[in-house]
Amino acid sequence: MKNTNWFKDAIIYQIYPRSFKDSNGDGIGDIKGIISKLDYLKDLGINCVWLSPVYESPMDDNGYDISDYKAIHKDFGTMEDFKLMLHEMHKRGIRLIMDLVANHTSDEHPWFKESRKSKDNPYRDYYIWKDKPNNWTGFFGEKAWEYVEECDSYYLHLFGKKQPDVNWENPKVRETYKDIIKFYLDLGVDGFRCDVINVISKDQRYKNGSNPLILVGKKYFINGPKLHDYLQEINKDVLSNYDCMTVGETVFTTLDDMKLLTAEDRNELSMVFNFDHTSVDNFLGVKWLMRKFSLKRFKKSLDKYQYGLKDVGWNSLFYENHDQRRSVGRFNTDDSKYRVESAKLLATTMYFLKGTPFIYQGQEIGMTNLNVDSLEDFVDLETHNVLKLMKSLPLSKKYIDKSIRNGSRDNARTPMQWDNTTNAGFSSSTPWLMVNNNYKSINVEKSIKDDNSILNYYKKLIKIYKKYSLLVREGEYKDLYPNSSKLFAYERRKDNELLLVVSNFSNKPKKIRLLKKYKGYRPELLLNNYKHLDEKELKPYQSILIHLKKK
Ligand code: TEU
Ligand code: CA
Repeated sequence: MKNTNWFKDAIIYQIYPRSFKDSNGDGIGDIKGIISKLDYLKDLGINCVWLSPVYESPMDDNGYDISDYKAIHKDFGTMEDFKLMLHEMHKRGIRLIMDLVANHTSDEHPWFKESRKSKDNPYRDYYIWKDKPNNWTGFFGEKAWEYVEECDSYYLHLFGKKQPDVNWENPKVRETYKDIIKFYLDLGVDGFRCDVINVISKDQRYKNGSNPLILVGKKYFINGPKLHDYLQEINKDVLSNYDCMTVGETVFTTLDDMKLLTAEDRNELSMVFNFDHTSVDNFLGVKWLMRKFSLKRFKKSLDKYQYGLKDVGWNSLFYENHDQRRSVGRFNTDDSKYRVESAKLLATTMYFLKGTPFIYQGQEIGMTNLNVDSLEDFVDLETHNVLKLMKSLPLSKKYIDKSIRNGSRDNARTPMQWDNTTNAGFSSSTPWLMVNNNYKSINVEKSIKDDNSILNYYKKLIKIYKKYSLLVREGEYKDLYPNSSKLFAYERRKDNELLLVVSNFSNKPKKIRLLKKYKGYRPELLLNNYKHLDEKELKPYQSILIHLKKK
């Protein structure tokens, strides 16, 4: 990347296009639908969009299985629609980052169709073939190798069967991805969210893994030996010529990895998504293995990177995306009685940390998880693969039911709730995935009219965020009560000014004493998710943001 820093002032909104807005009544969200909602996004105050895949694809994994990187899937529209969308975004001061899925393609990609034909096909080395598979399992809980009779060998797929991993060792593969990246940057795109980027390099020994759980073999494919070389190569040859940013989706990374990946002078990525804080309610980073939430653990996982990346690298700040369940109701919050307070508390607590905020579609109106009658109503491939796996294990029906309902990615993928008309105003016909049945009470139209809504709170929060951009960008972070199991309170301090966030992560009132500490300061209450503030006691899920300046 050019020496550019705009990503540090970006507020990024993720669009999952299938579920955002359908313009032509086929039940599937599309690019024209997105264009029709750009004024809504501008009004919200965001200044960058991350668009999940819209490329040509058989849609086995909703577009994360790409069969032509330079074409737009007809469900979403045409390349002309895409260019128009980009133009309309830029006109409104909104940048666009695309999803770059470079670890695998679809098995229907022409490279793979060739590759599987024979061992001497020119495209053979575009993928990873072995005569004998090792014991690895992949992210979706299946064996990571699939046999192909035609060429009597096995190909590697760390995700679905229809998502063969490409071979990054092959320089031709790297050239091809550089060309794809260049193609979109030349169209005017502002950067990329790089799908599972830290598994592109594999340990060439392909040793059997020994960890007994899901993801057997993971130490041989997470942060492989050439990861940093590949990222630097892409940077040097392509990204450095453009004013762009990248955010890498990195699974199972450590603080040290993150420093290497995001240090400015190493020219790899602008920032990465780290999943430590979304793993505090599970075991081993596997969301199906449910664990009771602990605020202390949550704070510890955020603190680690807030302190750890103080001088080097940069953080991303998020709760939700298209793979995570909804945040309201999670992290010890409540999605019924205190839904509004909870959603506001979550926003205030996360977005004044140091890093770039990401908001996932629907989060800004407090959309909730999908409540299905039967597990069969879920449509996601990961959900069904894992369900199958769980049924083969000695687990109770009750555990499986709860774990699948909790973990299914469909929770986040239900259509955006625009208004209280049929199909929540998402589409004029039956949507590809059912609408959450609470759309009459939770929708954008209603939120706009209600001064007290989560949406209007987000708008206010974003305005304040921009006003205090220097403090949010540079202020020194300090967790005031790392050991409290109810309170999350932190400072962002620079010179004689600071922002102070205090949040009560519980459904009971909580006594506080800390405001006394700031006697010599002039306080200004910037955000409060209740009408009043009692300086000695926070209400259930009350959260405040105060600006303090030395007198
Ligand atoms: O997700 C990568 C990833 O690690 C997920 O498999 C994650 O572990 C799981 O979905 C948690 O529920 C990325 C994309 O975000 C995801 O949508 C794709 O299915 C996957 O890569 C394959 O491209
Ligand atoms: Ca459509």
